[in-house]
Amino acid sequence: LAAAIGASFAQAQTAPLTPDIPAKFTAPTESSDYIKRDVMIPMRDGVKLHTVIVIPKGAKHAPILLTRTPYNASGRAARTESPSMLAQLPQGDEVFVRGGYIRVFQDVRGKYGSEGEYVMTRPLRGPLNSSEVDHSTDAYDTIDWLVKNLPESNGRVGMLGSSYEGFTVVMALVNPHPALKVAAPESPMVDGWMGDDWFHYGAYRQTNFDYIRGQTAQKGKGEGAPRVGFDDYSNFLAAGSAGDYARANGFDQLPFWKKLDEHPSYDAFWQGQALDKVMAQQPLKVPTMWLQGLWDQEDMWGAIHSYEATEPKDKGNDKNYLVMGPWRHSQVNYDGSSLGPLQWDGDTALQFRRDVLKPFFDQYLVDGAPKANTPPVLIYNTGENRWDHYKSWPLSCDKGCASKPKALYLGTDGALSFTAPGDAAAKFDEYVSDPAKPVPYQPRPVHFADHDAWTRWLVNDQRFVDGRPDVLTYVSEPLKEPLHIGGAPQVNLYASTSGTDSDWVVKLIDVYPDTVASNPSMGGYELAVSLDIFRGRYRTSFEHPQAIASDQPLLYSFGLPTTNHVFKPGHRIMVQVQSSLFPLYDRNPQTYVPNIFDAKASDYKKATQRVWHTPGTASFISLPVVSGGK
Ligand code: PG9
Repeated sequence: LAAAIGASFAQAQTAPLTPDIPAKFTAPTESSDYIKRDVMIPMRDGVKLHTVIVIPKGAKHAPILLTRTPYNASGRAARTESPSMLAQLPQGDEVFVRGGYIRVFQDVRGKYGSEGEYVMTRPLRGPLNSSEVDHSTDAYDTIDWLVKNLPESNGRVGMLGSSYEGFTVVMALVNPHPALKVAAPESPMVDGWMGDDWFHYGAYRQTNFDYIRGQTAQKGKGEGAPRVGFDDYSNFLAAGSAGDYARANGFDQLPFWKKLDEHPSYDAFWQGQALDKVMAQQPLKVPTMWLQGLWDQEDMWGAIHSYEATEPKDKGNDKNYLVMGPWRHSQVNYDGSSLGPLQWDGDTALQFRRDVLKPFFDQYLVDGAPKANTPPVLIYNTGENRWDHYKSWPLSCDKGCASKPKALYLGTDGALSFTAPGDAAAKFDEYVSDPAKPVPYQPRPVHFADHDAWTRWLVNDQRFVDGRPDVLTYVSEPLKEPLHIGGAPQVNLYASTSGTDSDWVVKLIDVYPDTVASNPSMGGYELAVSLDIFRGRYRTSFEHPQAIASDQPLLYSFGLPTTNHVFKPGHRIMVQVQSSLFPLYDRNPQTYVPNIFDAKASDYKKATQRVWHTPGTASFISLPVVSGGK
């Protein structure tokens, strides 16, 4: 036998002990309809950035679509292993692939295949960045290289991307390369303190712990923080303050957490990074479509505030565009037929990408393409289930809009109406906010890793907390006429606390009629069309927090997220007020301490909270009511 085996191997060329993992494996690409190039593009400081370029075979004069990502360029350009460019690239790219575009993904410096150091949402050069590079220069150098090194291209570049990838689009608009002809920042992270990822009006978002660990504990793909139990409500309650949670989980080794911990208020660190303010100072050179979801659970602030900050400069009405779809964060790039229980009129995301985004990009990028018929403002009407086109936004505001907002007053006995309160016996409503029993932001168990639950939490039926003794509810009579609101509702809450600090959560809710014949399970649904949280210590200054004077009715004024909604006849308007949204937001100890991240167990105290409704302290929501139809 041994002789036979020996003889058979003597004829074969591959010896039995030839290592089975070759130094390099290259899949045959003859049948692919694209060519993929992996290149390292040099930046002005010598650092090389890993870039994946996907070119349709036979491309000539093709436009370039660029996304700069911290989420692995190779992975972004390889949704599936397929010889088809369409299947290989992300779902959201389909319209561009069909249009013959060259697609480019680049790892930002310091992540995945790119050289250099990673800094979370690296600030622009200036007081917060003394180096010679930032995302504006990296985008510039990349575009410069692409137009000089891709003979298949026509030398025109468009940039698009959502969230962090949207932030890098905005950065490219600062001193843009002349070949950057059009841009769409989708849910860009613009102001991490006011209302995007890290904080909302100073309340810290604890979901970030997993993100920060996943993004910064290593150069490549990372993991979230490990958990003891399934329910993050219990996990975070047991941990104590957000700072306690961070220390127990090793976050003191992660510089970005330390930066958050050292800058809990809106100081120069945050002010200097607020890109809506930066964009307001920039000449408007590149046609830009600002875009976000109306229920964007991550970056609700960036696009709308950037649009509003830059709009006054769009004198020719041809550079600044706004799109808001009925979407969760980044849903624009996936299926947009529904969100939670809400069913839209078709795939709204595809409608947008195919009928609006693609023609808009083509106009500036494709040789000889016609002018697109792009509405200055395209925003979904979430009550009447259709796209609305407008010339400007908002529709209703105190100055410069066709309609003026109307005060919707919180009244006695849970009433909500357009009539200001008189001298009633009850001057206020009260509840006890207990930091040991914070109000959950979604029904328990809360599992941050449950992606589906996270994406739909803003449209959850708010009946799950309605009736809790620490949630105040005000509700209108059923409406006789449709009521259209178009803009950002403004909270004007007169509230007092027996403590010295407090959070205030306000939700504007559409209450469906008890019977919804077309969809019985929606009967009585309480849909928050706009909600947010405000950390009371920032009542008079975001930069310099102050202890709250106990038991004094004080005015808390803040904007809620933008909405374009029609409350239909038979529906009622509801406002809920509460003092926590846990564990998404860290708990306010309700005792003033210099830094809430360092609050001790003994600082967390029950407080009696009052919402006032007397003539001198009338709490109301300034509703951006649209008068006289469209
Ligand atoms: N919302 C995510 C993010 C952006 C910027 C900083 C941190 C997180 C994202 O989806 O990319």
